[in-house]
Amino acid sequence: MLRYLKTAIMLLVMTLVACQSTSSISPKRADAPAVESLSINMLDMGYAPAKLDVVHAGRYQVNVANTSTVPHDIVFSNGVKLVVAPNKKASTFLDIPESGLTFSCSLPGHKEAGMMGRIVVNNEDPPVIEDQPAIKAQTKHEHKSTKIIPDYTPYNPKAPVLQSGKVHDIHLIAEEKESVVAKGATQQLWTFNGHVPGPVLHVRVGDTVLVHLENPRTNKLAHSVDFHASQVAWNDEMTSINPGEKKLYEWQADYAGVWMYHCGSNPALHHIASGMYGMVIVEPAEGLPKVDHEFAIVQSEFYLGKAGDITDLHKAGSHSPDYVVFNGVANQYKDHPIEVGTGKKVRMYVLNAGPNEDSSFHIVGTIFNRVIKEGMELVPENKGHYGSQAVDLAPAQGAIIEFTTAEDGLYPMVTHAFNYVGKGALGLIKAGDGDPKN
Ligand SMILES: [Cu+2]
Repeated sequence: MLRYLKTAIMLLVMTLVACQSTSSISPKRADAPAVESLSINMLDMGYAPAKLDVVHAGRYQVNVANTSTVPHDIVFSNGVKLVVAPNKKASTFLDIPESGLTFSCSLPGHKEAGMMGRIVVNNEDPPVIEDQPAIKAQTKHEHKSTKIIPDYTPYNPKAPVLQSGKVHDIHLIAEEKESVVAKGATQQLWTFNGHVPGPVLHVRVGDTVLVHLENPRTNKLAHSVDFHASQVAWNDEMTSINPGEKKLYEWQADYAGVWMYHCGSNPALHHIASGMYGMVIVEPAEGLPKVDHEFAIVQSEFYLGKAGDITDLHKAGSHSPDYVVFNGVANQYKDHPIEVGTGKKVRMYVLNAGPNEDSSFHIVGTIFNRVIKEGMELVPENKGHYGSQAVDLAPAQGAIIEFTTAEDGLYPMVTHAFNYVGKGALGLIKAGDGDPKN
């Protein structure tokens, strides 16, 4: 009887809650104009995008997806609130005034950790004349905000094998394209060969590299390439080429290490922040000792423009990335862990492409027993048995690190600058079956 009563009360409460939530959302009238929509993703400790630009004040449908692993809410400055569980979505109508709105997460500490943002009304459109259909501007915006974001193909983290021979022809094609930078977010990127980061080159000291750079006619911008592993005059090999042009950049691999290459066309900040970078691994002439696994990891930042638009250069100039990522997509190795054998020797080539933020590269649960950073080496089995917990990499610095996983399980890969872990700088190394209890 008591159980029956409890169930009845629960049903009543659920009905009341359902009634309340529907009454707080004004139903769309049949004759009402189409409502434009906005999308916001909840990250582990942030929103993406954190700044939304709308063309005009008015009623919008806001779709919120919690892509993080923890519960969050979003409270707008006009009092509208949505609570969203991990991997769930919710939506509401929102009346955005001319002055815009701010929003944040009300869970303790979340706002302070960076979960806040704002909606800005731009009023960029020219005034609409009374008799003309107001449809045009709206349709354009609606098309942008309601587009379906495709899933992404994970970037293969395996380092390519050392290229055979002493002379290497490398083709780099500057490709301007919209790509996924996080679950639910795209950005107009500028790339080498269509991917961020560009291809990893793996050569030896003494090798010659012939880079055939091409800027297809269909591009809008001039591009160039600057190989940090080369010693050439900036105004010779690194000059920009216009759409429709090609050039040859020849260099010798004189020094070993993990090196950056990037587009240096003006403004270089914009071209790097938009994805034009990659890694060059130069091994010593005698090679590196054999290990069981080799991976190449590039850390970098994205500064989202308006939905899918080009990089926001103002944000890029003020240390406020929307995403900090490993190999071009936020959290991709959290969702697709990097698999290794337990007790096996793992070598990682790590590059911080920036363009702005430092990395403190760390793999939870491991100790690096070899680190070769910018020409300085921590040797395994050194006198005193020293080890390394995190490798500091300023923008454009690279390192070779080696470690072993002690047991089956998960080993998170992060930058220990933890303000960026919630923005996508999180991956998992999965040793064995990933379960320490088996
Ligand atoms: Cu460029």
